[in-house]
Amino acid sequence: MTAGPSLSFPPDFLWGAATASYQIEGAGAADGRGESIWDTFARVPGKVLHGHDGSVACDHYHLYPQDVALMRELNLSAYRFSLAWPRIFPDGRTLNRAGLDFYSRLVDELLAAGVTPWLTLYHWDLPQALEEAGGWPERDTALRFVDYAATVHDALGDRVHYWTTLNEPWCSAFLGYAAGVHAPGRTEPQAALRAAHHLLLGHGLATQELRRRDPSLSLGLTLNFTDTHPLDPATERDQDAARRIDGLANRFFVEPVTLGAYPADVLDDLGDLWPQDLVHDGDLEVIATPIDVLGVNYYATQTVTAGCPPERAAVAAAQARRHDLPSPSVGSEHVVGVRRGIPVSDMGWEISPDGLSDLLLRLHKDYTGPQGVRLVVTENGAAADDRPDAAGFVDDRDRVDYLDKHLRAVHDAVSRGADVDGYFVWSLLDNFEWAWGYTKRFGIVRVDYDTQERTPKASARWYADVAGSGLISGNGAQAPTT
Ligand code: PNW
Repeated sequence: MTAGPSLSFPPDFLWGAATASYQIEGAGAADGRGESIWDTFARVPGKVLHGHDGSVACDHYHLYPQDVALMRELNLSAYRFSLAWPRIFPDGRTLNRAGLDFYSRLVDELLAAGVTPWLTLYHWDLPQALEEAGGWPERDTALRFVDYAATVHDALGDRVHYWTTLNEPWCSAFLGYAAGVHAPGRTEPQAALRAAHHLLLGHGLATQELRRRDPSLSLGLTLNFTDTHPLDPATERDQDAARRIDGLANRFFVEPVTLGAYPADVLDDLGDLWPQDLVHDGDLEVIATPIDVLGVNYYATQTVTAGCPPERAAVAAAQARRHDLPSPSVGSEHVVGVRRGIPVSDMGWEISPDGLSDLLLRLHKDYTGPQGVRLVVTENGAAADDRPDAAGFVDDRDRVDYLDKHLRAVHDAVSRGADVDGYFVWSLLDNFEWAWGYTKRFGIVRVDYDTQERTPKASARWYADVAGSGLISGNGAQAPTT
């Protein structure tokens, strides 16, 4: 099933798995936790499939010792997790020490197991109280974020070396405030642009603050990237469609962080939608505060076309997003994603390992390499229609195949010069997949949501071998190469 020669990775390459607080912790009311925007959003009928929410999830808040033991069994050298801001500031302003203590226990447990903690401050669960004060479209939220970062550093700075400010600000801004398919579910294009800028500003300010406190920390942020292709590359309008989406989803975030400016063509596309009072003097310098690591989340390629005229009715019927719904692509609402008929995961996302090597090389060459910023794949993985056998075991060959091919793509990028220091599979556990609730399973470990029983799938065993040996084994036909 897996194909190709054996490949070996550098001895200090980080082998990890990733999760996020709201997706796994549960314990929604424990120890003074406040509400997040996802608690509120999940209660709105129709927003999350089957009305699912994160109030119980994988109950990781209570089961973390067993989850850390599992990481150790799987030979993971690192674990990427996020903190729930509303556990720590339930009302957005007042410190709740009991909430912070949970993460201190978790970090101790990880260190005792020899697993390096890779901490993300914000993976989408904004305190509801801060949304009520205006949320990310308000500049003040960026300042609250810095206070939060400093408080977490006070508690964990002695034990955590790797700090990520934000996970995927594109999702927070454009799925949350423009498309309305993520919390807080607003559909206001200009608010989404304000949110994007304030997320980046919060990232820059927090990076400055953490750097000032301890210059030895490894600091960065994680962005989601999709390798974007025009449906019909022979037409100028599809080429323009691809440029627009690459601009808004990819370059709009990576360029201010690494080059200190928003891409001019995207500002052009936005025209009057771009609020003239949004960017204050000095903001872009703050946003471009040097980082050590750019986290790369990669799942799929996407194919786009401009509009859906009648001659493309067949394509339109298969398109991923109905274009009469609010679009995340502010200023480029006429651009729609389409499927080309190549294999997709259970999310309907086009599987394309080559897109990952192309992306890593592009980031290295255009953005991170010249500044000595390291790359780490902070998420990669696939949802699959996992069915346990009578003994409860999931033989998820499709996921093994996906991971094998994407790790080969990472290896390829490294051998061609990209500085990639690690790889985190998404996800350690089946978990709450946002608007899809518990219907999509990304875990290498199965979670039975009735019993909370964890069962490693075939992919977990495969990944444990890779993480333990630093080697992807071949199909036996070829000799190992490096
Ligand atoms: C990422 N999109 O989310 C997140 O970081 C994870 O929390 C999540 O579980 C994982 O990928 C799988 O979905 C994304 O619509 C959600 O383009 C949606 C999109 C991209 C990333």
